[in-house]
Amino acid sequence: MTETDIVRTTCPRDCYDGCGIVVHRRDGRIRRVLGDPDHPVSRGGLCGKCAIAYNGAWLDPERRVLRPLRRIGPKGAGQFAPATWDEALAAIAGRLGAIIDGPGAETVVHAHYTGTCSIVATNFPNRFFHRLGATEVEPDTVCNNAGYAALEYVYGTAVKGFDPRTARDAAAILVWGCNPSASAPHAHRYWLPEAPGKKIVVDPVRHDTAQAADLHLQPFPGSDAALAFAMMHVLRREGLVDAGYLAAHAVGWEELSPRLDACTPEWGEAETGVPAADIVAAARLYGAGPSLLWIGQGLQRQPQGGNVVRSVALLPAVTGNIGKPGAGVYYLNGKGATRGMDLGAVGGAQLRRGPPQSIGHMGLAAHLADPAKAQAFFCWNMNVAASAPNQKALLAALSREDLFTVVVDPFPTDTARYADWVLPAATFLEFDDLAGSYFHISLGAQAKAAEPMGESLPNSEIFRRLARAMGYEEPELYESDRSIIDRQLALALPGVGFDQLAAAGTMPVGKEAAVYFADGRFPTPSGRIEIASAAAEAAGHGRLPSPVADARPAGGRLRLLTPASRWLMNSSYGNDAGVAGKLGPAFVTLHPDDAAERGLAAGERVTLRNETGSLSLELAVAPVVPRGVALSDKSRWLAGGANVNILNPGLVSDMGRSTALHGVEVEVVRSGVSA
Ligand SMILES: Nc1nc2c(c(=O)[nH]1)N[C@H]1C(S)=C(S)[C@@H](COP(=O)(O)OP(=O)(O)OC[C@H]3O[C@@H](n4cnc5c(=O)[nH]c(N)nc54)[C@H](O)[C@@H]3O)O[C@H]1N2
Ligand SMILES: Nc1nc2c(c(=O)[nH]1)N[C@H]1C(S)=C(S)[C@@H](COP(=O)(O)OP(=O)(O)OC[C@H]3O[C@@H](n4cnc5c(=O)[nH]c(N)nc54)[C@H](O)[C@@H]3O)O[C@H]1N2
Ligand code: SF4
Ligand SMILES: [Mo]
Repeated sequence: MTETDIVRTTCPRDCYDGCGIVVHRRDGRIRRVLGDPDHPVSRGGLCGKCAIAYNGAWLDPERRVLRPLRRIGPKGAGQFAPATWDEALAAIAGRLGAIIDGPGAETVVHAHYTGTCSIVATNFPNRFFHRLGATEVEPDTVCNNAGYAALEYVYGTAVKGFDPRTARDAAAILVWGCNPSASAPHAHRYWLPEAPGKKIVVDPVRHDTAQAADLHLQPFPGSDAALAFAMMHVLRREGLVDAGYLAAHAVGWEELSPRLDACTPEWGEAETGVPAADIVAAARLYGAGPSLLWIGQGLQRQPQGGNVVRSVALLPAVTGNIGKPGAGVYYLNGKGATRGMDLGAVGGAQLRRGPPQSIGHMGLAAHLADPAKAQAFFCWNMNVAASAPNQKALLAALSREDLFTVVVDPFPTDTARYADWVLPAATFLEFDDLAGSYFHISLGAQAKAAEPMGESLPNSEIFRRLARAMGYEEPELYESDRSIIDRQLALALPGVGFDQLAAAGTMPVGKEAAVYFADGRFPTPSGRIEIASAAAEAAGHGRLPSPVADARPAGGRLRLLTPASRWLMNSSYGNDAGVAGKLGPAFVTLHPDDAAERGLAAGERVTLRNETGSLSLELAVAPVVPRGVALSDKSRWLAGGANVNILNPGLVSDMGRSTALHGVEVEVVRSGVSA
């Protein structure tokens, strides 16, 4: 007799939504992966990309890496022979041992990020690398580190924003440099429209969330600090500054205020391209409050992204829009900061031998090219060939015969093609863990719905086995997933067991919407909001943020924005046939006037080029971008050996040695036309 049942689990992707999932099984085998109708966020639907891929590539043994693979061809050729786990672990441990005894443990480099963001699978493997003494490629430098640094100067933390449940109390919601219609599809579909307040979106791109907003401000990329200063000028002029709040809870307003004098809305229009009347309207809407400010991660991927975020983040301070219902500034809600979990303990930083060794992603290609610095490279939970900057130089470095490379992934990615060993990772459908979004203040069970496919193993088990092969003795390296899950769950939801959470799917943390910073105290050196920051000054930044906008591209170049694609999760799903059908050919969008000026028509092949590389794409023409801006989504797999990151020179932002990838400039010409 066939037996059907359902397993509730949670999507652990790098996403604002954290959807609930129901896995329908027959005789213990997965039949369908669907949205959980009872989940408060997903309400029965997954996003389009996951609905396709979780029922496509993720369940398809033809697409997965099913057993350890040993390289048998040249680097980059993707030629492998299957091996047993014992062979793989012995070979890897042997080579690592020789490197540790020779050039040194710090020449073992590891990069990891957002393949799965579940608690154990994301953090536990770090224990192994800490014990080994490896060099870590600081993950956030490829994504959001400038924003972290900036918000830490102003508020002392970047991981405690607002509780989305408080939207019911807000008269306005300001979404700045974020595209929920792609990156937070359920927030776009339900949370924003159902919130009673006015919606204001600030984004150079007129994406679906911008179109649905009450007011859309379309600044030129990299000009947002000027826009924020012009809004503060209006707030002060119209008596919307909360002097009482500033006096009690902030430092530096007196220093900042003179800087606002010249930042009239007309000046703001000249600097940003946003009509002065819209700057005034946005300031009035936001200033009336209570107001929520959502700072997107796209905003800070700019050459002066730290200054931009510091400037924008002053709006809540000067209007007192923080510490009360319906107010606050959100960038990310950390799972430790807002749910009480101790991710540091899961990552095992105490196992470190010697001072932490780390590099930023912008320096990865150069680091890996240098045999004195890099003898081995581990890439797990990440696909650097598609995601990281300096793609050409990075692939050249990965081609080094003597760079011992291990890739841990469920799929044979572009990075895996360069590996000496590929280790098969299980997917989130195949092991228990905890998962939670970085937006909603809740926690979900990631419950195992199937046995790991082939010989694949969860990240944690792979690194337990590798620790054993290395002969390591620290008990933390062998802690079971269940022990970690139980401890972290007890911190977030005291009294709730994993089985109880799994039955519910997701549980809110706290019955009511949390209000952060209600006591007006902040974890800065002064205990107040630091409009002026001595710490920033000591680190070589301005004491105050500056009302500056980036220079516009010259010589006919365009600013290239490469944000999240609706149909991909970073590079995940780039290998799914159904997703490929939705994506269509890779394309770039230009403003009609920019296309006309270059004599280009929609549908033709164009080449994007700069000093770093060139890429041929199909042209789309639409007034969704301002003049001077080209738009092409990030993270396709490397058809023809490249994606948009072939054009990305690894520009470093002003803070956090973070990426400034939305600051890349390109020429756009008809393909086949030489320079
Ligand atoms: N041009 C451009 N480049 C960008 C960006 C951009 O906006 N523009 N965005 C940047 C940002 S914000 C980020 S966060 C990075 C993200 O870059 P990555 O971290 O590289 O993100 P993914 O492409 O999702 O890669 C994750 C890999 O993990 C694998 N994976 C999934 N589940 C598991 C698992 O359980 N175990 C293991 N071992 N692997 C798993 C997936 O198959 C995938 O190959 O990209 C950056 N790159
Ligand atoms: N579908 C899907 N969802 C995802 C991801 C994905 O790849 N696909 N990736 C996940 C990850 S890793 C992350 S970090 C988040 C990122 O999600 P978001 O925080 O939304 O960030 P981005 O998609 O990089 O960019 C968002 C917006 O920033 C705008 N932007 C760029 N430069 C500027 C500027 O100078 N000023 C202003 N005001 N806006 C600017 C872009 O036009 C874009 O519309 O999404 C996550 N969710
Ligand atoms: S990626 Fe985000 S929107 Fe899609 S199913 Fe997962 S949590 Fe939901
Ligand atoms: Mo990211």
